[in-house]
Amino acid sequence: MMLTGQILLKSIQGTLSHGSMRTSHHTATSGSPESGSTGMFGGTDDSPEIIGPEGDTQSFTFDEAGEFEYYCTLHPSMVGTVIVTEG
Ligand SMILES: [Cu+2]
Repeated sequence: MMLTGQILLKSIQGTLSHGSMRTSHHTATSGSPESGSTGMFGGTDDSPEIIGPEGDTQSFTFDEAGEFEYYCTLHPSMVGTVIVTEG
């Protein structure tokens, strides 16, 4: 089985300029601001995996297809969904 990933940005509320994206730290933590982290990727609320502004990346290998919500623990208005399909 081969999996391919696609990131669908559901909503970003508020104003976030390219400049502030590049000078801020963010996380892509599985779960949602309402229910909290699931612990699947991106750390947890208490111990998030920080993505720095200097071209940092984060990787995670999914072993099942599905839709996985994620959010930024530092900016809870930043949420999105990773869609993993069998390819
Ligand atoms: Cu953020």
